[in-house]
Amino acid sequence: MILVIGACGQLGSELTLTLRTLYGADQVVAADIFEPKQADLLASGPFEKIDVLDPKGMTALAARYNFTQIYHLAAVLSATGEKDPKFAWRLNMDGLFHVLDLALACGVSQVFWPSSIAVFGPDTPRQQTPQHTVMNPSTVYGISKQAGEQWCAYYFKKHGLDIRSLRYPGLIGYKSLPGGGTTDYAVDIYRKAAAGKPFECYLHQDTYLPMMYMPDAIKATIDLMQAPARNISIRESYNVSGMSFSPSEIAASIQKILPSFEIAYNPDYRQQIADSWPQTISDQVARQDWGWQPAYDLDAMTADMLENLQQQLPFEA
Ligand code: VAH
Repeated sequence: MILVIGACGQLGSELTLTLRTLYGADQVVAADIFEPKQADLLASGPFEKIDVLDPKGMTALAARYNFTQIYHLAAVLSATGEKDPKFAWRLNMDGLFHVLDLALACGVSQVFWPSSIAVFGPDTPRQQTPQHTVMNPSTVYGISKQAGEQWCAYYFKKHGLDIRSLRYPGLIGYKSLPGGGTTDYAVDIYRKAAAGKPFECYLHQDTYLPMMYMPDAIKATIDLMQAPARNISIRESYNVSGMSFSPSEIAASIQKILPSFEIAYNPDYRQQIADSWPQTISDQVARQDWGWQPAYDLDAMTADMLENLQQQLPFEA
């Protein structure tokens, strides 16, 4: 049995559906503190309410299922984290500890935990950021991801727990909404464009960030988890990247299909977060170790996003 914690989130909801297709709908338990809004998530398999800050409740849930894998995706992201740093630290760290200890106690064979390019900071090389480099994150989210990476490596070395991790860039998809990230603009811009509305961007037009289309993020996650353990040389977290672009570049990509789409720029507090992150990521180690290879570039993502979002209309944009 597989447990997906944070299954109602942007990545969790899509990952749950993919895992159910791969391993069988009744083999994947979707769990979250929130009730799912996505009808297909509830309809396609078991759902459980869970609070990762309640270890007793998590132990009781694990006693009802024989989990062999846990995907722990519940976290407070970068922008929201800066509004309540102490809670972000508590949820991101205590939640991880509870999952790691549950995995050991229940004999879970594999754990997946997402890190982020947010582990890098303003003094990290911003072009082709290497796997091993200076990491002085300037957000609580980034600090928690950097600390979490070290704890994952510790549980692997000390306890032999097969925990694997990816440093995701900004993730973009049409099946779920993002929640509290600095890169969320790259989802909202498509939703506004598909609905025929103008978009006001909270980042400067030239803010270049690493991004990835959701199908590539899902593929990277599954490929990493299915790779033979002997191929995994990184137990903190792997750099992965799909593409990098700025708000003006994504707007131009949209305007190739929707020429009348309009964008305005009004940078807010998230500009400082974005400016502390890399612009491009080197993911050579992931390519060497387990064959990572993204499939989507900006224009391919734009075409697929707009086609699918226009089929979902009308929606609140
Ligand atoms: C965020 N979407 O914006 C997340 C991600 C690299 C960014 O970790 O906080």
